[in-house]
Amino acid sequence: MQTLRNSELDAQKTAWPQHMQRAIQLAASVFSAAPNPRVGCVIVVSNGEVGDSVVGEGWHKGAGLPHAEPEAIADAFPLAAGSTAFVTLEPCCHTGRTGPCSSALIEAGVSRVVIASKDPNPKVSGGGIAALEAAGGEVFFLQDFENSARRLNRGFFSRLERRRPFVRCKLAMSLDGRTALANGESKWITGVEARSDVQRLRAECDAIVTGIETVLADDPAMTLRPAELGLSADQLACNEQRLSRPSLRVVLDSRGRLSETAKIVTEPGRCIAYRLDGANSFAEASSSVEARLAPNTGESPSRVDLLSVLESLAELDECNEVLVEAGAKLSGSFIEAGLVDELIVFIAPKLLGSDGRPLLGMSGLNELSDAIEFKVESVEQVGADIKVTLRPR
Ligand code: AOF
Ligand code: ZN
Repeated sequence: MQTLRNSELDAQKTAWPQHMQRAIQLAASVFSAAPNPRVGCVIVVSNGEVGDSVVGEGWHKGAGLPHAEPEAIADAFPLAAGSTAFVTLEPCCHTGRTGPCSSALIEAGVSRVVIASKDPNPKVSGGGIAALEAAGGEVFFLQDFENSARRLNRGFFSRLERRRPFVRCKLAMSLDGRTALANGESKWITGVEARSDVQRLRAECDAIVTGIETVLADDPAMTLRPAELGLSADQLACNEQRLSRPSLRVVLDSRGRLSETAKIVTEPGRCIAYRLDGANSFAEASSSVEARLAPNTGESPSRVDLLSVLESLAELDECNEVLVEAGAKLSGSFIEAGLVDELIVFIAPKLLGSDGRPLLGMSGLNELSDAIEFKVESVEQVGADIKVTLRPR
């Protein structure tokens, strides 16, 4: 395999970045292909002085469905002979729910494969590159696209490399950092556009994680409601698999206070409740909830250990990405434990006053040097509200 930077591309390869960019764009047309990665593929034939022509495009729409490469090969048929395939992830070499893509590329006559990231799946992990080369194919790694390709599948990489999902935490507050009035009244701080944006965050994740306090206080359904996403017919068709699958809902319920009539339990789809050993819960004998035990944090014997919960969601449920939609205390605990990979804060342009409830229940920060710092990734206006996306420093 030859590693190339964009600045090293010769005259015949000047359009390569454009093709790889297109492959990334195709991969991103699905919210999630979980537990699989999102992958895009563009097949290009070089016509000497006429330049490149794109003969096929494909992307992976979800586990059990064809991978990106066979989709693109079918789209290119019968023109793939002697072509170059641009794939955002190393083609696979194993037979899983579908056959090996490296063989499919060779059989279709593709002679060059350009990738933007290696597959961390131990069943592949360099094996796809080796299989292509063993069959006489040339393989190039376009290094300048690695960050974008990994970002596209940050959850998949997190699960395979760190054994835990990528964690996004969503919060909403007033301009003065309050989430509710002192009496707890809070419904709809943000506008309808921000709520539709939250539906998108739900579509992108593989589990929504919340706490028992939120369930007891608000009885949220925590469901994905495709109609609220405002999608075009094309987008709906493309995301058919994802949108037909209800979101997995997870409740952290240390002491077993969840009731079987809570919406989070009764809505269609799976609900998992984690509790501490020794706590009784109806969930144990219920078919509507999957009851699981989690260890306590050690420091706080009454709270479930968040890292253990995340590790179990990665291992048992193949969650690539989870969305924490919880109250001040649980969100604060995730942040304090250093487990939040991306924080999304919606800010409603209204003031709730100093008696209102604070965004996060974090105490014990006494020195400025104790402050937990973030880096702003983006700031957007969503309807009447402001959406700030941040990463931990
Ligand atoms: C590719 N192209 O488009 C994707 C790949 O169970 P399967 O057969 O769907 O295989 C899933 C694994 O294949 C997944 O964990 C990852 O390693 C790879 N995904 N590979 O060549 C694709 N989605
Ligand atoms: Zn494959």
